[in-house]
Amino acid sequence: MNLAIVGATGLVGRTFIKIIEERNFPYEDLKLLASSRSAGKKVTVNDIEYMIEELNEHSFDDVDLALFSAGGEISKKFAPIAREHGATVVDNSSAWREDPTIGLVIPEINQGDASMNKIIANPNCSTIQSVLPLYALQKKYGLKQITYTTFQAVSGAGQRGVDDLRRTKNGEAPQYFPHNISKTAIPEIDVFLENGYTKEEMKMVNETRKILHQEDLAISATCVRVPVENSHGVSIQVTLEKDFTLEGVREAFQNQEGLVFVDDGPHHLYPTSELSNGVDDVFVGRLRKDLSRENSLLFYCTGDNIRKGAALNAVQIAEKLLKK
Ligand code: 2RA
Repeated sequence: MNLAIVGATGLVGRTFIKIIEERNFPYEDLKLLASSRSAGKKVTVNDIEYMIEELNEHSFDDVDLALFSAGGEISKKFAPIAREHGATVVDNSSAWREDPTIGLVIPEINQGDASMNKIIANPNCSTIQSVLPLYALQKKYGLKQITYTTFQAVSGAGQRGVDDLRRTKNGEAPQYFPHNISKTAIPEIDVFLENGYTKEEMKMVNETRKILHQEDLAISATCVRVPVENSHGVSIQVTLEKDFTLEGVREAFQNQEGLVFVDDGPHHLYPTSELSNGVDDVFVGRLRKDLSRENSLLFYCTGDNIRKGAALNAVQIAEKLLKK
């Protein structure tokens, strides 16, 4: 099995490499692809040194599996080329997520959708960590309505986001975010749309419905960038179809693969970005009844947006495909 990583020098690309090493992901040949800016650089993977190659139309001639994280434009152009050459593509960009012929996959939930086509889309980071606990509730109680408020780390914007936090902490002017991220939360992620929502907010709405196979689900989202280096937080209010007990919800979370339930307020134990940073599982807690609505509850979750929110989820999709 010949593997290619497209965007190998970016934040997610570097994490692909780390995760492949950690999990002993099987491959024979490995190709590391990036733009001309990075071509020629050397990177060591599993003790072997590789030279970064410039991505072009012939990059996929002998590739079986390609993990892409190089932005939507690159994916739109090169994922079909990879597929024509016989490769399966797992794509981390938003390029294919809304295409009805392409599966949008969280392996714990809908790995079956990965067999729709030879391109598989990896969901948005804040969506992945939110939908995992919601899936546990959907199975047991059914879902009626969701309100998301996100607290998204700067690494979600890639290396340029991390650099802007460091830069502004050092007293320099911001170069990427529209405000000084070291001093303020910014309720703007991705571009504004005509309906007043940002694209990030609509990603959460549309991707949640697609992954959970529930097109009628009522959802709204507010997405906020916060001065945290890595690991997103999401506050979730949800109305269920059926009546529930907090004990029953706790059990549903505890039984869900990929989740860790941590909820001991008096001892200051609950999900934090610090807790989930560098960890594969998503943390859930702050569970309580929504006192303002029937059959409704509130909880908070955190997840490493570069691992489960991006690279890890893509590698898990690939692992399950290989097993099959
Ligand atoms: C962000 N969710 O945090 C985006 C990245 N995919 O900016």
